[in-house]
Amino acid sequence: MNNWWDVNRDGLFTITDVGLLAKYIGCWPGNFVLKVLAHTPLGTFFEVGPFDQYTNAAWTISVIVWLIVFAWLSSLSKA
Ligand SMILES: [Ca+2]
Repeated sequence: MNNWWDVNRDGLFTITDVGLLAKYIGCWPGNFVLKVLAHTPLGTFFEVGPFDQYTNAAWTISVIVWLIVFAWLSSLSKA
């Protein structure tokens, strides 16, 4: 039986799974945006396909989104 945290499905939870989870969570915003854009006119213009996951574009979008999220969270703690 596999659990969701056993990302590489080897039956064990190891440091590899931690790294893969960090990669999945870190790049989730970019992957999501690219997947949504994939079959739109804007996505066609930028030549985005549904399998463009974990690309430089996905990481760039993710970093921007995470910076905005952390800035927003930081502003909440100052209020
Ligand atoms: Ca594993």
